[in-house]
Amino acid sequence: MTPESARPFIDIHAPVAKALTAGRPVVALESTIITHGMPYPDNGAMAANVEKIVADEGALPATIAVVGGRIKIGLSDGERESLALTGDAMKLSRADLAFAVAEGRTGGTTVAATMIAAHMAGIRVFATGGIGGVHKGAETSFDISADLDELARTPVIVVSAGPKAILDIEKTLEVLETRGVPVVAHRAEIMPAFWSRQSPCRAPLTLDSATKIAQLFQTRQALGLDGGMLVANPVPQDAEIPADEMAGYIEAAQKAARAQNITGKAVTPFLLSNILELTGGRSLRTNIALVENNARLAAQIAKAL
Ligand code: PSU
Ligand code: MN
Repeated sequence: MTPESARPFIDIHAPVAKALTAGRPVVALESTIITHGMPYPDNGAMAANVEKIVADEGALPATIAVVGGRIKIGLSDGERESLALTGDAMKLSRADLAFAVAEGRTGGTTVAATMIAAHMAGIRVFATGGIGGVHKGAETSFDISADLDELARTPVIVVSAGPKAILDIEKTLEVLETRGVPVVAHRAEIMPAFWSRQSPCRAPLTLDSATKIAQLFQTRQALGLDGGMLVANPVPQDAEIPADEMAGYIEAAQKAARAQNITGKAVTPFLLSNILELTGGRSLRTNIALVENNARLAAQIAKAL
């Protein structure tokens, strides 16, 4: 539960506040994808377009970020564009959210931090590209994203295109199962892998409509089961890069990361930008297409709730 004492640190953008009070559907959007996931100006254009897609579906978009120490639930067009231009924004997860607030810093919120802030504001649905998870080689690096723990504890539906394919998808699914997180593939029997429609793993659960996904969430809550839910929505066919083709790029990017001693928070942004270069920009176009696809489904789920 969000304590009353959190209120003074949160700014809810007026249209979002109005929609929440009226009980109209709202979709949260993350901002690490803006500050660390894509280069300028594609990041700003993507963020604006994703908001438009949510609005066109009949829901209200709320991009979440920390700006000058304020937790922002919904940004104005100007605020969103200036975040896209901020070169030194922090990457904020559960571990550093309070630091950014206490120190008056600006940062993009990861899936974990966006879930926390969305829940504080009473938003139940959130669209992203791909979640963080168990990194390849985690048995020695211990690199497991805080996104997984957050899914286990915070009651928000996260709509993704699956774990990013740079991760160990099998281990990521194992951790989610251990932590009691339902993983539901949308209209697919096979777990999607971000840029690709198929990973080597079967999807733990499958549902074929936004309404059924909303019902599952409501049933979980009615049963008193805590925590969130992960929806894995395969990238549209015409935008996908097949898994066997991605495998080569991912391996090359991982090799570069090892050679340059990239660790911790820097790993995911490094791999994403390296893969963007290796694919000559194609991975970025796929990334944008899958986020848009997820925003559409998230808006439909928010309406069904
Ligand atoms: N999806 C994207 N691009 C991104 C991310 C997701 O398409 O940049 C971000 C998300 O914010 C996710 C984070 O929470 O990467 C995971 O980082 P880490 O592996 O360090 O936990
Ligand atoms: Mn990590």
